[in-house]
Amino acid sequence: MADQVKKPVGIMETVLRDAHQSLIATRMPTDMMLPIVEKMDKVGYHAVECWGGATFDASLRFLKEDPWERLRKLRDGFKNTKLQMLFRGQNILGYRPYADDVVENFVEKSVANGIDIIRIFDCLNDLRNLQATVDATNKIKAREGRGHAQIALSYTLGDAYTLEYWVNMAKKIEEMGADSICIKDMAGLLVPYKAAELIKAMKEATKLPIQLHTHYTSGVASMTYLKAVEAGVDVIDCAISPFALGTSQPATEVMVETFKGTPYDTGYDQNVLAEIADYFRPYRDECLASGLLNPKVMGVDIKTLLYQVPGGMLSNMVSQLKEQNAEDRYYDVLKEIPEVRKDLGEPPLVTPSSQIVGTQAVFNVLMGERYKMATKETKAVLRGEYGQTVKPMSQEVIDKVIPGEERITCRPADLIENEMDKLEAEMKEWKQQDEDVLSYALFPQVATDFFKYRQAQQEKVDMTQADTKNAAYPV
Ligand SMILES: [Mn+2]
Repeated sequence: MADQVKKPVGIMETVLRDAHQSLIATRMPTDMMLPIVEKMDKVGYHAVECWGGATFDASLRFLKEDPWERLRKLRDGFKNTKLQMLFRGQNILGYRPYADDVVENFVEKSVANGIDIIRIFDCLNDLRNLQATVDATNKIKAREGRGHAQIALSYTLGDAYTLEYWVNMAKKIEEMGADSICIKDMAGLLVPYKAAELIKAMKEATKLPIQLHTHYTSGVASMTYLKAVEAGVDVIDCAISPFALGTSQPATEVMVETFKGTPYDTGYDQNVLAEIADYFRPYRDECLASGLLNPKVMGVDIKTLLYQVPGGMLSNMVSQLKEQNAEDRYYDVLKEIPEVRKDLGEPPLVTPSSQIVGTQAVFNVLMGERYKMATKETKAVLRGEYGQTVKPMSQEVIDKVIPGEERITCRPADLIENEMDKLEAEMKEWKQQDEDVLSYALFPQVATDFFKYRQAQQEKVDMTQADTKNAAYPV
């Protein structure tokens, strides 16, 4: 191996985003992050993922923090390291499709506040839902030389998802003008030898760098990375050890050590990584003690591989059945999930398609008749409002659930009129920065509650100052 050409593998560190989203419900506050930023900046990571996904919602809703402020503080601290975020295509970081002007504005502000790399995905892998985000990023890149659009394919198994499918998608992504590709395996379904086959085929089809993202849920993730790196993958997503494994990513230090002395050597200093782990370990203990980190999520969940269903989807299903006193129907629903998925065009199972398929499967079993009742979201998928699925949807189910209704075949956002002006008009009494309009666009109620809280805090601060100066205000 010594005479092989050097090809160091990059690592994206996820502790500031996916790792704490996966293990402690995205509850790590900014104050916990800032003291370690300077050290993390010394590692030489390919990038640090620190924003997007659920961090935005959790900051406003639970931590009462301005997510934009967090981003600016992190940008301030990371002088040498690229910052990455996760972006849900046309849904941005919210739960509905937005007009293109909101998408473009969000991308502009994300980069302006410090993001370098935007990872964009769609729950149906409908690339049309990603184009507006890619175009917005490329516009900034052309203007400022900053901004990188990475398209993530939601990895899944099924009849439609052949090697040829993934290779074709890689070629299309290159044509769309993206800068890199990510294979996003949210459930840990990609097993080691399949990963080698997949990466090799995709590398032959595209010149774009390929990054692999997986979760340790099913226990195979570090082996999958090993085979993927040997097959030529450029970057792998890892988490520093106290926030690795279980439903999170493989441990950074373990992967660094694995490739030491090989052509894939990262060159990262284990002593610096050890100091970063030392910093996070007491926080992990604290999370365990408070119950925020449940030891259950740290084990191997083999059902994920067995049923090809993400772990989070199974636990949702169990709680839905419990509410209905129907836990004995667990295996009936497990059998129904792949059937519903087929009816809906065999989509990947990732937010929100995983919830839509899971909930409909529960309905179908409990009602004693398939599609006797369909959820609002199932109807929307059947109408084409989420986009195009890789396989055709069942005509029989369409006729039963939305008889005679018109279906959409265009890009869904083409039907949404620009909405920035309207959103700004709705929230202008709270606006202190342009970014507030975007927070409001994503989570109108949660953001408004946060704006009220922020104002109360600001007034309290003023009161205190006035108090000490004049002693004129009652406490
Ligand atoms: Mn993930």
